[in-house]
Amino acid sequence: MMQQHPNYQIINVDSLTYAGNLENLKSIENNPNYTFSKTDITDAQAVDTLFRQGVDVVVNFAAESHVDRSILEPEVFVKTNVLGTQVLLDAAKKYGVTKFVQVSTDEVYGTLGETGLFTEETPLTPNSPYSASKAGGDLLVRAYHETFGLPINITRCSNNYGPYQFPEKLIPLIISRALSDQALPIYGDGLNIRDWLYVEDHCSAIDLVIHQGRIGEVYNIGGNNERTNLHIVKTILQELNKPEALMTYVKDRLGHDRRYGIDPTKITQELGWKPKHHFETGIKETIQWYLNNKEWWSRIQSGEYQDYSTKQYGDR
Ligand code: TDX
Repeated sequence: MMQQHPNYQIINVDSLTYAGNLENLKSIENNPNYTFSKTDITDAQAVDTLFRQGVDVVVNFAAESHVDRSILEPEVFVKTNVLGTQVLLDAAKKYGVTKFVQVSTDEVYGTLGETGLFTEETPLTPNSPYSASKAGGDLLVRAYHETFGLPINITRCSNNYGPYQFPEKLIPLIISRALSDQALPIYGDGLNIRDWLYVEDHCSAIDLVIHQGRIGEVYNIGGNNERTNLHIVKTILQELNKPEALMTYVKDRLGHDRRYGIDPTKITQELGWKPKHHFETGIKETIQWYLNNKEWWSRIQSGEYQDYSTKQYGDR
C-alpha cells in the first residue's frame, strides 16, 4: 500500500499476539506516513481513540487465523474475529468511513467435493471454530451494511503463501522443519486440496476492492492453483534436496475440509484483477526467501510457538 499509494497515511493496528512481529515492518517503520498502534481490536475504548483521529478506510486483516489452534482453543477466535469485528464496525459507523473492507477466507464456504468451485453465492457452511468465527464476522459486516448503510466489501481469498508467513502454516512449516531435518506431519492421507495464492497477488486484489469494489459486494480472490498437500510437500522436499522419508503421516485434523477452490470470475471481470505470480515460480521464490532468512524463522521457532508446537507435534 505504501509503495502503490505514497500519499496515504497508514495506521497499522496490531495487538502483537504470538504471530505478530514488528521485525517484519522494519523497512517502513520510519516512514512519516506510517504509524503503528499496539491495540487489540476488542478494546472498544482504544479503537474509538484511534478513529477519533479521522479514518477514511478500514481494512480488517486482524484475526486469529490458524485452524488447528481454533480446535484447541476456540474462545479467542470468537473474541477477536467476531467481537473485534463488531467493535471496528461500531467505530466505523460512529465516525463514518468511505469503505470498510473485511478480509475473509474461502473457508467460510465449507468444503468442496471433487468438482465445482466456491462462488460469492455459495452458502456459508463453515466447519471449524476458526471458519465459523470468520463467517460470524462476515455476517456482522453484511448486517451493518443492510441495517446502517455502512459502505462495505467482503473479500474471501484462498490459501496465501510467500515471505514472512508464520511457520505454523503448511508451506513455511514444511520448509523450516525440512531444513532442520524434523518429521513433516502430513494430516490424514495428504490428499486434501488447497488453492494457493501468492501474498502480493492477494494484496493487489484488496487494493482494487478498496478503490473500485461496488459497495455491499463480496469478492472471491483465488488464482486457480489447486494442489494436494502431498504435492506441496514433495515439491518443497525436491527443491531443498531433502528425503521424502521425512514425511510422517499423522492423525487427521478434526473436521478437516477436503477441498477448497475459488471461482475468481467476479473480481477478474468486474475489477480487472489478475494474479502476477505463477505457483511454480512463486513457491521457488518463497523457498529461497526462507533459505535466506533462517534467522527470522529460527527465532520464531523458540518461545511461545514452541509450546504450541509441543502440543501439536510432540516436539521437545
Ligand atoms: O502440519 C500440517 N500438516 C498438514 O497436513 C499443517 C499445519 C497443515 N496440514 C494440512 C492441513 C490443510 O489441508 O495442510 C493444509 C493447509 O493447512 P494450513 O496451512 O493450516 O491452512 P488451512 O487450514 O488451509 O487454512 C489457511 O488458509 C485459509 C489459513 O490458516 C487460514 O487462516 C485461511 O483462512
